[in-house]
Amino acid sequence: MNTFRFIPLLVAGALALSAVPASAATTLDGTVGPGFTMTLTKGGKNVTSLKAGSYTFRVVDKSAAHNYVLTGPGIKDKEITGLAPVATKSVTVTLKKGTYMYYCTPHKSSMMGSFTVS
Ligand SMILES: [Cu+2]
Repeated sequence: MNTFRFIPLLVAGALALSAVPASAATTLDGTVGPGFTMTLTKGGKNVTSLKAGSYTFRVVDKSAAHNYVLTGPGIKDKEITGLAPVATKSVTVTLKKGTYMYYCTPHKSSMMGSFTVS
C-alpha cells in the first residue's frame, strides 16, 4: 500500500468532519403571555417530541405576571424568563431521553405543557 497516497485522504476526512460542529443547537420558540397561555414550537409547529441533543430555547415573555420554566432530566426548574421583566431570552440546553415540562410558576396548574425526548 502506498502510504503517501493514503495520508491526504485522512486529512480530507478530518476536515470534512470538523466542518460540522457536533454542538449545533436546534432553535425552539417559546412564548408566554400576555394572556394565560404559553407555547413551545419548532418551525411553527407545537413541540410534542424531540430527539435528544442540544436545543436553544428562544422565549418571548410578553407579561410581567408570568415566567417560563423548564424542568426534566438533567434540568431542574430552570427559569428561562422571570416574573418581573418583559423580555426575550435564549438559553441553550442539552435534552436527554425522558419527559420535560415547561410551566409558569404562579399558574402551574393551567399554564404548562410537556414533550418527550427520545
Ligand atoms: Cu403565569
